[in-house]
Amino acid sequence: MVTPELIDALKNSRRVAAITGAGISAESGIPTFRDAQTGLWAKYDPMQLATPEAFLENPERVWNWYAWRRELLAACRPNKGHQALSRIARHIPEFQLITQNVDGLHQAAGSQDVIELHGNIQRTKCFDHGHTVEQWDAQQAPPPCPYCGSLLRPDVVWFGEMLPVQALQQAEQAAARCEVFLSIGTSGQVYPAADLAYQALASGAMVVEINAEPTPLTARAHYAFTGKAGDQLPRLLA
Ligand code: BJW
Repeated sequence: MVTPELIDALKNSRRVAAITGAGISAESGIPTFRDAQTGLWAKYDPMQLATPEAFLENPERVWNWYAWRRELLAACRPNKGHQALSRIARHIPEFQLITQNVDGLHQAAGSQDVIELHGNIQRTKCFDHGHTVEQWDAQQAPPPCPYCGSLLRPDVVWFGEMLPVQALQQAEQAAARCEVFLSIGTSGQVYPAADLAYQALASGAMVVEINAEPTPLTARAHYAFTGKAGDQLPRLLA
């Protein structure tokens, strides 16, 4: 249960950081990765779709999978969880939102300065040089880069790839400096993103988790709320 002490701690904090994962977008209709029945990784092999090696082996398969996910996303809207986070940010002098999601739904809900640790599925870059390309010929899967001719790929972070350096640095700083750290809808299994909550703990922050199920962080968090982000997050605004 959200206690008055927690609400006061949030209200009186100058610096709050929050990390979100696929769980916050689940109520918008976007599948998570690791749900045993409906998660993407329950149906698809990440090693065949979300690694640079998979792209080199079969670029068409990988491109088409991400094109399908962009189509799914086109029908999805931000939910009560995204909206609550955007509202919470307005009450806190320094609020840093960090997301592992590639769906852009926080920005669609009005959140600003969102750190995207794993990129954004709507952006495209070329495999060889990282040229950013905003328009491409949808007939080809994948299309060539207009600058260098190498293949275009989604601008997301695959397994074995480095996270964007500046984004990770900013996220680490926010975790180390915050007074309250919120971990929302993430299984905490993917590094280095999963480390941020422990960095916040080590720096003395109060750590609050909101998740539909227990995670490795649950036992270490000061507060752990089991439930849907769209139900639990608005309660922090009481
Ligand atoms: C709800 C809910 C509701 C449901 N309300 N909650 C240290 C130790 C071991 C391994 C490594 C390590 N350091 C690095 C690694 C390797 C690897 C890694 O972490 N592997 C582990 C899986 C073992 N990491 C990397 O490769 C990273 N790169 C890197 O570290 O570079 C340096 C390096 C290179 C080479 C070697 C070593 C170091 C890159 C990671 C990239 C992750 N990419 C993906 C795909 C992005 C593109 C795409 O969308 O296709 O990112 S994988 C996928 O997992 C996606 C997510 O952002 C990420 C995290 O998943 P998330 O968000 O937590 O989702 P789920 O499904 O796991 O959990 C959902 C949660 O929500 C659940 O808990 C539910 O209960 C909950 N939930 N409904 C609230 N309504």
